[in-house]
Amino acid sequence: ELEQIALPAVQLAAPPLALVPEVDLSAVEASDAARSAAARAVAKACEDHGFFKVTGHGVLAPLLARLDAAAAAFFALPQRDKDKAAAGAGGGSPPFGYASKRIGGNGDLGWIEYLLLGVTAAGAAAAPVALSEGADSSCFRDVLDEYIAAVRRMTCTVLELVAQGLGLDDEGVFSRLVLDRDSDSLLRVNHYPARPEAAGEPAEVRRRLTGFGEHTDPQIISVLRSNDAAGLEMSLRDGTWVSVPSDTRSFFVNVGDALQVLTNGRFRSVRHRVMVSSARPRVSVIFFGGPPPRQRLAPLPGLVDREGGRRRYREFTWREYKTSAYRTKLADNRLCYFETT
Ligand code: GA4
Repeated sequence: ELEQIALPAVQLAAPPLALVPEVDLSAVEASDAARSAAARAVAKACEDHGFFKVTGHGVLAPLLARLDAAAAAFFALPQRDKDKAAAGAGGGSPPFGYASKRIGGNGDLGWIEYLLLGVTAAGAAAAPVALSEGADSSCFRDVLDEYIAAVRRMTCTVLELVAQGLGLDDEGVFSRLVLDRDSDSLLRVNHYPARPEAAGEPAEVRRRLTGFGEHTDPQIISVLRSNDAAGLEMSLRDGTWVSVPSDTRSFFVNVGDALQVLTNGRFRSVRHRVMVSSARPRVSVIFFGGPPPRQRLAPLPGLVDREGGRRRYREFTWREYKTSAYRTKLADNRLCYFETT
């Protein structure tokens, strides 16, 4: 079924490899010096690139292995079984549930199938009914819950470091939004099938397919993990693209639109995309840390003052932002509607 969509071919070759800044979290609980060094590194990476890699995160390898296996097993199910988890068919209401090819509601297509899940107050997957049926899928549900608990904890550690790195007095200013019982956080499990190969096609002319078109993430922060198939690319400040080498043992963190607003533009939500050229399928799992729908968002006063008092964004609620974002196409700039003039 995926074969039927004609996707715009982008370029033949993958862009150069990125030098991704790394932050090691292993000592942040043990020593104040390590904590402030990590806080500085996190803030610098968010400022320079909006993007970095986390090592020493404490999320145990066996959990990650179980997550990979459970995700692979889900996507290997017959199409009719996956369709039982589609929005409307037991997967909840759009955008939640299982879907293939279509991203959002405004005509974006990708070489992808995925599961999009809400995260409940308890930090578990608001999983589609269809995921809870049968012995195998209940195991998928359990591993998702365990994973969400672990990744949310780690995300909050990172957000506390962000606040500390910015020199804010209130270190919980960002993490509280994600820990709130009404936090609008999401989990996305993506499967990018291997690129099909035409018989006799020379490698040089093999075009790369768009797995997930270029976009910024609307939330505060996104935390991604993937298998060892490449494909993630980031746009640097000068607009050039770089390939992010995959690393199954680390997490990749990127700044979202909401954090760009809260920092008054000091951190930039980074444009990224996934291109498919490999013979191996790519599986990625992303936790999007979002605020409660009623949460008012505006540049933090402490950060506005440092810029001579100029506020780059007006105040709005997260509900307002999401409503506006869901009217856009993937590649659109969603923040421009909230900029002050
Ligand atoms: C991008 C980040 C997350 O994957 C997502 C996406 C959402 C969707 O797939 O339903 C959106 C996209 C994302 C941004 C603009 C809108 C909404 C598709 C789309 C065209 C779940 C999210 O929160 O925003």
